[in-house]
Amino acid sequence: MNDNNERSGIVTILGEVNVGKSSLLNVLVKKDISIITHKSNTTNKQIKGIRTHKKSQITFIDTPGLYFSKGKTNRNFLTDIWNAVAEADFLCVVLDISKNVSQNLFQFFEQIDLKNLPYKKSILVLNKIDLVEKEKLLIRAKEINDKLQFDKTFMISAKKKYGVDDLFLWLSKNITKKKWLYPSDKNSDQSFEDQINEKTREIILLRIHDEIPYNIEVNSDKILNFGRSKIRIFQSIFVENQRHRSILIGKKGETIKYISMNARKKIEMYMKKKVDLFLNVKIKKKQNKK
Ligand SMILES: Nc1nc2c(ncn2[C@@H]2O[C@H](COP(=O)(O)OP(=O)(O)OP(=O)(O)O)[C@@H](O)[C@H]2O)c(=O)[nH]1
Ligand SMILES: [Mg+2]
Repeated sequence: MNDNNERSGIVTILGEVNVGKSSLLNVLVKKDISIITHKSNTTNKQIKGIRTHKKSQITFIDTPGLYFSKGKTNRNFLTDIWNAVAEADFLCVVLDISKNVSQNLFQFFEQIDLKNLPYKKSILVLNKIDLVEKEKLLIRAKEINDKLQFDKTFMISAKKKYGVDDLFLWLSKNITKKKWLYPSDKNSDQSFEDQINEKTREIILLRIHDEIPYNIEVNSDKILNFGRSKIRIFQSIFVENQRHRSILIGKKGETIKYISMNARKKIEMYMKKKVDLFLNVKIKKKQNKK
């Protein structure tokens, strides 16, 4: 029977903030599932992307970036990160090779103890090679490989899509005979609401700079369909306090107007239909806090 030939595996994408984990996920699954910005801590929960090719199905888990200087933020994310590590058949550790590697990261991986994880392979992915000269790239790669032991190293540019096919091919060959976790046409674990909430969060992150901590939450309260070509969406944006609320609304509502207009455009592009978007900025209740 067909089922007997199915192969599958879970690949957890791990690394410091801003190294390009979400960019990599999107290229791997060929769809914009995880939001990307130039800012740290864009991803704030684990997000799964799935790609099925012939008999192989790989589930990729994008994780919040590791962040070493502000303990509090990191602690909120760590449970999600550890859960994703525990689930993985392969750990895909992404580094930004255009920067020096932080010593904290070495310590973190010593804690994970890559060599002794049962049934798991670890892959080092050196990203952003488009920003470094080849010579420097090789020196840094050697420095990292001397300290940490990986089963395989790939040098890629998620942005330019260099090297990502090789990584996917290697993973497809190395996953084992196992039943698929998802139907072949599914490429994300995110619901439709999750996806449109993330589009709005992306615009907020791009607009508000560092004044507001990145744990704002967006929720879709009501979605009304008007035939096939139009949809009306009511979303709440939750912030920590009144000061943050005022920043998000802006003078004479300018900031929220900007966010609303751009989020609407983003959602329209994603849905390929006309969207009316209504945003309401609310203060989180204490019990809503993570
Ligand atoms: N030049 C270059 N830039 C890249 C590459 N990959 C990602 N970037 C950029 O790096 C920034 C961060 O990318 P993300 O994919 O959001 O990084 P991340 O690791 O998911 O970040 P967090 O979710 O905050 O941990 C964005 O501005 C990307 O466009 C690459 O290969 N080359
Ligand atoms: Mg990310």
